[in-house]
Amino acid sequence: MRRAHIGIVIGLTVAALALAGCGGGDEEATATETTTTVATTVPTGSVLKGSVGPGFDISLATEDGQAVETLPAGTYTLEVDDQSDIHNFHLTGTGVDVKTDVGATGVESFEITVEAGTYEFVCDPHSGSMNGSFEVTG
Ligand SMILES: [Cu+2]
Repeated sequence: MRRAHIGIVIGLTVAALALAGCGGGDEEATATETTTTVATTVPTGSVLKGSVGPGFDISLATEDGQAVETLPAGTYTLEVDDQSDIHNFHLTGTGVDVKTDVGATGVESFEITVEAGTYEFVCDPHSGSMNGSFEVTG
C-alpha cells in the first residue's frame, strides 16, 4: 500500500510539472504509468464535474478526475452532483452565477461560458470552509 501511495504522489507531481510547462529534467518520474492518463489541458466544451457532500467536501474536477485549477476560456457543461440536503454548489465569476438548492440532492447540469479571471465555488451555508477556485486563461 505504501508503495502504491508513493506512486500516486509522484504522478501528481509530474502532472503539476506538466501543467506548469516545465516537465524537463524528470525522466525517471515521467516513466511511471500514471503519466499516460494525465490531462495537461482541459478541452473547451468538455464536461466539468462539480461535487458536494455527503460530508463537508466540495470539489470541481474534469471527467477523468483531475482537479480543475486552470481552464481555457470557453463554454463548458457543468454537472453538479449535490449529494447532501444541507449543502449546495454555487459557482460564481464573470458572466456565471449558477447554484444547486441547499435542500435538494441529485445531479444538475448547467451550460457555463467562462472568460479570463478567477471563478469561485462554495457551499453557501459553509462558504468559510467549503470553497475552491480556478483560473480561466484568456
Ligand atoms: Cu455546506
